[in-house]
Amino acid sequence: MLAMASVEELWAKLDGAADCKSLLKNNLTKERYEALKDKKTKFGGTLADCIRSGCLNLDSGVGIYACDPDAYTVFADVLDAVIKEYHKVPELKHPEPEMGDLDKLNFGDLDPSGEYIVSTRVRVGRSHDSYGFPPVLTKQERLKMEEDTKAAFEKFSGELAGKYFPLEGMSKEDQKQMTEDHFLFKDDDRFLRDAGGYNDWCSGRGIFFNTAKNFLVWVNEEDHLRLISMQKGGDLAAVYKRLVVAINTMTASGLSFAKRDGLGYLTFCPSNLGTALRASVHMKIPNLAASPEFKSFCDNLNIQARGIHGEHTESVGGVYDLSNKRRLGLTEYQAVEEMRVGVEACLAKEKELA
Ligand code: CIR
Repeated sequence: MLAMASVEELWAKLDGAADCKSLLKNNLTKERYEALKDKKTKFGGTLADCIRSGCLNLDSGVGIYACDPDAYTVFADVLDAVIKEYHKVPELKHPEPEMGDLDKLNFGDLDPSGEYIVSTRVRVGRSHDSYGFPPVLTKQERLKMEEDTKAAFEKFSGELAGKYFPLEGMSKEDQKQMTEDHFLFKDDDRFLRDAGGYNDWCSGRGIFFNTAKNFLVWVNEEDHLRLISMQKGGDLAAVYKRLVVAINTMTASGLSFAKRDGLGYLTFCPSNLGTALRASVHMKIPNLAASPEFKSFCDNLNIQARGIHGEHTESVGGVYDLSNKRRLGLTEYQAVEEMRVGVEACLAKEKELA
């Protein structure tokens, strides 16, 4: 079975795939493969654990995952090269985290009229630095990690206070409600599956959300933690502040998140590391979207435009998901500011074209 394939078998498959265009294919040279194939991380992770998904799915865009935080050191030879190409940075430099002064933010509500911005969301990924990523985690470790995380949720107070719902044993009613709320996550991504992302599904996975349902945390979906703050309308300041308070609360409760000089916060997929922050709005821009300059307009602002049902989907009714494209090499505050400036420019252009 190829899921258990040896590193030699995986490499042979990749090496023989002349049409493969993934970043793994571009960057795992024979020399690098030879140098790395017998190495192990301190969590016991191997090169095979990192490249399995990309070798079994030759249509991958990235094709490599980190088997654990230590992979970013042990397999830096190939991961650094992938990171530079994905994030389009010539060198791996990343500032210290900087969320900005929450009392002096440069932004408030990006659309007080309420006519254009349907909703606003900011999320970050975080990894516990004492646990591996899915390929090396045992069921017991994942359950222990879930316990550590739940203990930190107990510290949420005020508007962050809420409840944790483990996926395992979840009632049909809760499942239905969470599907309607779009909170539930599933085991339906073949890339993630082949990376080990669904090992021992669904134990150790779950969803925390607050009473107002404008803050939630995914536990062991793709990353150990995805913290998500969101609400209807364009009040970016409210959404961002809520998220920062939540991150600070979790850190203050004793959790330590995996970070590396030059790379920022570490995530399972190298595409998400750095600030690991994605700030987005769902915005009605039918006129801008129909104009031939739409793509270049967004590119120039470092804004990524997606359909509203996730990556690689089409837009519905002229509503687009606009987010910061850059995650590495800038601070969290700069990433949010970049998105804010881009969204304001898109909004002004939409009005101009209407
Ligand atoms: C690929 O390489 O296409 C998949 N492993 C997904 C890469 C994008 N990253 C992600 O969704 N976290």
